[in-house]
Amino acid sequence: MNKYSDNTSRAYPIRLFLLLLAILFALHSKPIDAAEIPLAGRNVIYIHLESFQNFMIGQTLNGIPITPNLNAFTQQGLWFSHCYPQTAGGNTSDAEFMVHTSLLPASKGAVFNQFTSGSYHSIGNILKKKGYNTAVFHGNTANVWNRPVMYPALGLDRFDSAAQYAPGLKIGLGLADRPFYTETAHQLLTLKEPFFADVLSLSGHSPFTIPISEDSFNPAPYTGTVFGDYLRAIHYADGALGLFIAELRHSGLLEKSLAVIYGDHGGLPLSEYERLEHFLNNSQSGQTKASSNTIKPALWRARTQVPLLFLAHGAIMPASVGAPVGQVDIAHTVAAMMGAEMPGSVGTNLMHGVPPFVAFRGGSIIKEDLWITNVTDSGAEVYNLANGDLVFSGKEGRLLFSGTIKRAIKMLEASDKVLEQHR
Ligand code: GP9
Ligand code: MN
Repeated sequence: MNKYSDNTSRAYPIRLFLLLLAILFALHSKPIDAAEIPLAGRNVIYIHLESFQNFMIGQTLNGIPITPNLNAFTQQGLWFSHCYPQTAGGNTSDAEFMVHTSLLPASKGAVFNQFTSGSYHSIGNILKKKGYNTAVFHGNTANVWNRPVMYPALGLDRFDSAAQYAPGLKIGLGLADRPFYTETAHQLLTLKEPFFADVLSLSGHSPFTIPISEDSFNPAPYTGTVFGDYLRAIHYADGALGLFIAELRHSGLLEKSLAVIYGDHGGLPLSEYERLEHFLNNSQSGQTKASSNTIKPALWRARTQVPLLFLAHGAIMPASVGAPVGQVDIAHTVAAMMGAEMPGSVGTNLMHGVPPFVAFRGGSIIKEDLWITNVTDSGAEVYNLANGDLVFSGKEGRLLFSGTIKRAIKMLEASDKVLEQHR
């Protein structure tokens, strides 16, 4: 049998199972019923990392780590090292929508502009039923992405945008991450506990213009390029994140909370493909020559992975999971961690295992180390995500993965059905 077909058995994520046991044992000296909830009653803090791709994590440039803080945090929590952004026409807002509802984005445009009526079975609404207060913090003008209209449907009661923050350094679209996080850390202390807070950073967003006075990270040999500027923006965003987590730790909030750190989508434009590959080749193998400039779509897809990390001091043991997961799995998992169901979700509870595949709005799918794309009724292209090579195509590709393709279409349809109830 072909190693890649739909009939292969999915490796059971045994580490996750062991982790769950570790969590249960860490909290109770004797075994407890798995229905008991390890994190119930904790505050939940989402930290949304703008345009933050995974490929820089653990990497250095000129001997300096690009993401020293995130590098350390990945060792302190439950780290999903292959999380794919599933955003579509709504960019940031699609990521927000998924991490609140475990539903997929709309087939056209942003959910936030079209499906705003009623009340979603969102993490905010679910936690409110448990007595939580809910709030969102973002250093941009309020009306971007129709947030003031959509947030009530997601059960998010308070929304502090740029107007509520003291004027401070502006980077790119809005308030720079450092002053933003500093003031947000203070505001969190004013919330009545337990709370659900959604903290949306901004400085990772293009045009990646970080003043040298704010961060002296030297991106040579990429100085003056979009790629170099992006590394600087991420270095700055990581530094600001480090200070925020330190403040939460210092104030005592961190140890009473579950922090969920995730990236929303990629930040680099495709025009930076060659520099990205050059950077990865140099850093990983010590080669100095530029890589081929032939764009391999599957490699680009793999490079757009975003961070996903669950931090809960004393309740979640450090572990890492390398199987592919998606943003659509986040809300469902958080609900389960807090002892709640998420009705209508098309995500997976990552505490029980990884999803069988990650589906994207455009119809492509990631299954293990493969990307199934350009799917038609009679054909499909299947690429190896590790080297970008085409491994199956045409009828063969379609037939080998017909079961997965069918299930992915069903998942998209199920999600669309819920959206329609909110038009
Ligand atoms: C806007 C910010 C960026 O407030 O969230 O949005 P994006 O351009 O990434 O969708
Ligand atoms: Mn964004």
